Amino acid sequence: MNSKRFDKETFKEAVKDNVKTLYRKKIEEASQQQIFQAVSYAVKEQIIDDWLATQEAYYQKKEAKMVYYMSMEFLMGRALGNNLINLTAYTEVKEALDEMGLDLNAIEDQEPDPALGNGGLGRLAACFLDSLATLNYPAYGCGIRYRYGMFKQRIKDGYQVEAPDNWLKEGYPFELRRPEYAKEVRFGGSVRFEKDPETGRDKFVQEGYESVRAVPYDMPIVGYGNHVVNTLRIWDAEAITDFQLDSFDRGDYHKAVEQENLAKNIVEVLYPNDNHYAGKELRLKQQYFFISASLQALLAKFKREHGNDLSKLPDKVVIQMNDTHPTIAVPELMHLLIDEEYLSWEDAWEITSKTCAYTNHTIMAEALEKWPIDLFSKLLPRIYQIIQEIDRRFVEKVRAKYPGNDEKLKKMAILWDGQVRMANMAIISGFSVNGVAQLHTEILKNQELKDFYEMMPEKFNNKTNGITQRRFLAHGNPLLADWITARIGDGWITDLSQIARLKPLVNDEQARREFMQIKHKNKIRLAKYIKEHNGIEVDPHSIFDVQVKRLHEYKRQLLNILHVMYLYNQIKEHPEMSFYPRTFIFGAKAAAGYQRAKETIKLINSVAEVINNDRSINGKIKVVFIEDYRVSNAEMIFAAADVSEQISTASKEASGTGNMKFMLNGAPTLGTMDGANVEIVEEVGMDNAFIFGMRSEEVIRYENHGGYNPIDIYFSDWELKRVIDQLMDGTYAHGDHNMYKNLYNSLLNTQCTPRADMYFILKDFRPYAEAQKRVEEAYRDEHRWSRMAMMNTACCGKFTSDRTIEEYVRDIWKLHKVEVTVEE
Ligand code: 26Q
Repeated sequence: MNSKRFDKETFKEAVKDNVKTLYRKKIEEASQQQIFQAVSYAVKEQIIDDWLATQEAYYQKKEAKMVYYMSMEFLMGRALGNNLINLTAYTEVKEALDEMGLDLNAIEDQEPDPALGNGGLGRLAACFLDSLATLNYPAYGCGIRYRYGMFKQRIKDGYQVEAPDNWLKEGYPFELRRPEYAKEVRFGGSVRFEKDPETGRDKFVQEGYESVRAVPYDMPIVGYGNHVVNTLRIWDAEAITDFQLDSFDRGDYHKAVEQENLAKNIVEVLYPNDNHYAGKELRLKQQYFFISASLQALLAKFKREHGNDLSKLPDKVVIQMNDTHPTIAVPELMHLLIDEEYLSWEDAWEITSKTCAYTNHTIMAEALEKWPIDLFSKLLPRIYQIIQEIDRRFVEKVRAKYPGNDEKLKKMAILWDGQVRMANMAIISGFSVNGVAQLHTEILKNQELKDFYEMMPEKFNNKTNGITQRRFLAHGNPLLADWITARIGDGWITDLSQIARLKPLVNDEQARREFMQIKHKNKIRLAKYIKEHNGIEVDPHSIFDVQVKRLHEYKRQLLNILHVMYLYNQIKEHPEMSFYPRTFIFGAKAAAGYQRAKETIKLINSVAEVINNDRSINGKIKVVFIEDYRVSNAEMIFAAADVSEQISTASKEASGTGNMKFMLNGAPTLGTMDGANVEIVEEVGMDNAFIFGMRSEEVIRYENHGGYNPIDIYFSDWELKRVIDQLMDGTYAHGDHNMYKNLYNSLLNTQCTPRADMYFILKDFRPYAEAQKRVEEAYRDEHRWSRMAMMNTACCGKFTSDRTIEEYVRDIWKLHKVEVTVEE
C-alpha cells in the first residue's frame, strides 16, 4: 500500500472528521450507515488524487486513444470493498477500523448494491471497466443513472414479489455530479430543411420537440495498484426549464409539466428484462437519451483536446456498443457530424463506420430489437431519416452484389416489415462484430448472421468473455485468495495465467487438504447466511450443488428442479438406497411479466417446502432458494459451491460468465456443451467436468428440420412421466391441480408454439440424471474430488476479463497503455 497516502492514523482521523462534519456526531453516536458514509468519503478522498492524476496523464498524452463502452447496463455491485482491494489498502483499512472498534465487513454490508443491470451483460460491462483500469487503458463507461435499479426480490408464500430498489435513498458516496457538462437531448417534433442564410447550405431544423437536460454523474473506476482511476459516466435527466412562473404565464403550463414528467420518467427505472425485447417507447427514449448525451460530450471533449478536424476521430476514439441497446449511436453520430458539424454524408459515414463496433450477446430471437417504424419515426424523426439513408445505400450495395436476390434483403435490410432492425444497422455500420464465446461466434457466422458474414467476413471476430478475479476471488473468497498467494505469490491478481502454478500442487496431499478445508469454511459461511435468511439448516458436509443466474426457460432451472423431484421419489421409494447428501441451491430473478419463469420459482420453493420438511428422508436432500440473488451475495455463493450448474440448451447461452466464477472458486461444471462451457472443458479437461446432453448441432438440426416430440419420451420413461405428472397432481401444490399447468403445458402440450418443450428438457433429462450420478460418484472419492476442484481453479487463467480486454485492444480498439505516476 502507498504508505504515506494511506497512513492508518490519518485515515482514522479522516473517518472521525467525516462523521463530525457530515452528521455532527461522535463515532460512538453514529449509526452503521453513517459510518459507512464516513468511511466511504475517506476512501473517496484518496481516490480523487489518483483520479485527477489519471485524467491529467490522459490529457498530456494526446496520442492516447480512448474507448467509450456504451451500455444500458452496468451491474457494478458494491464499491467500497472493491475500491479498497484495488487501492491495495484493504488490510490496512480493516486494521485501522478494528482499532476503532469497527468491523469493515459490517460496514461494507451497509452499502446498497448498485444494480444498474440485469445479469450477464451488465456484469460483463462492470468487469470490463475493472480490467481496463487495471491494465492502464484510457476508457469511459457511459450509461444511465437509473433512479431504481434491478428490483429487490422478496419471496412471499413461495412467489416472487418485486420491490423497488431505492439505491440512492441514503445518498451514494462514490458518485460526483458534474452539472457543468450537462447536455440537451431532444425528442419528437418534426424535421424541416432550410437554406442556411449565411452559408447557403441545406440545413435540417427540428421543430416542436420536447427536450430534457442530461446531467452526468461520474463514478471512479479504480485500477489495481496502478494509480489509474477511470470514469463511469451515468446520465440523469432533469427538466430543461424548472417549473417557472413565466412559462405558466405564457400559457406553456402543460408543456412545462410535460417536460418535467419526461425527464422524471426517462431515468426512472431499469427494464428488468433479460434476453427479452419489449417494444416500449420509454425504453427507446432511454436509449437515445444516454447515447445523445454521451456523444455530445465525446465530441466536445475531442474538439477541446484535438481541435476541429473530425476526420481524426477514429484515431482517438472507439465506441463499443454493448449489444444493440446503444446502437442508436450510429445514426446519432451521423446526425451530429452532418447537422451540427456540417460534414458531408460521405465524410460523416467514413468517420462513423470507423469508430463504432458492436458486440452481440444472444441468438435468442425474442431478444432481437426491432422497433415499429411509426413509433420510431415519431420519437426520433431526424434519426429515422438518417437510418433510411443508411438503409437505402446498403440496399443498393446488396442489389449490386446479389442482383434479383430478394432473400438477401429480407435477411439483411435495416428497414423491413414496418420495423427498424437494430442488429442489422449495427452490423452494416460498424467495423467490427463480435460474439462472446467461440461457439457463439461460430453460430453467428454460420447460422444467424450467415448472410452478413458472407458479405463482410472481415468484420466478424470472437472475444470470449471473462470475469475479474479482483472481485470474484480477492474480495469474494479471501481465504482462498490468501492461500493461493501464500503458495504462488500474488502475481495472479493482475496476471491470472500464473494461477496455473497451482497445477503441480494437485498431487500434493497437504495442499489438497488445505484447499478443501477452505471450501468447507466457505460452505459454513454460506450455511450461516442461509440459516439467517431462509431459516433452513443445511449441512456443510453435503454437496453444495448450485444454480444461480437469471431465470429463463433456456437456462433450464426447470430441468434441475424436475431432477430434484425425481431423486426425492427415488429416496422415498428406496430408503435403503445409498445417497450422498445434497443441498440444491437456487438463486434467480424472473422478469416481472414472465409467467413461466415465475411459476418455476414457485415450483422450486414448493419442492423445497415439501422436501425440507419430510423427516423420513433424514435430510438427504435440502433445497434452498436464495432470495434476491445479486452481486454481493453471489460473491459468497461462488466461494461455497461444490458443483456449478450450467445446463442451458446447447446453442442458447451465448457465453455465460457465472460458469467462470464457479471455476475460479474451485467448483467443477455440470453442464452442456454450450457457450463458454466448451472452452472451460478445453482448459480443464473432460475428466474435470461433467458434460451431458445434446450438442448445439443437434439442437439446431431439430430447430431447422423438426422431428422432436417430447411425448415419445414422456411415455417411454415412467419415472420421468411420474415427475411431470406430479406437476398436475397437487403433490407440490397443497392439492391444487392448476398451479403448474403452464409449466406442464410448456413441456407436453402440442398446442404450444412453435412446439412443446422448446428447450429439450425431456430429451436431456436422462443424460442429466446420469451426469448427476457421476457427480455423486466423484464426490465420494475425496482424493479425486479435491483434485478436480483444485484443477478447476488452476486452469481458469484464460477466463479473466484482463485477457478479454487485451484481445479487444489488440483486434478492435488499438489502445495504448498510459502510466500514471503520483508522488507518494
Ligand atoms: C432489450 C430490449 C428491451 C428491454 C430489455 C432488453 C434486454 C436487456 C438485457 C435484452 C437483453 C439483456 C441482457 C442480455 C444478457 O445478459 N445476455 C448475456 O450476456 C452475457 C455476457 O456476454 C452472456 O454471458 C450470456 O450468455 C448472455 O445471455
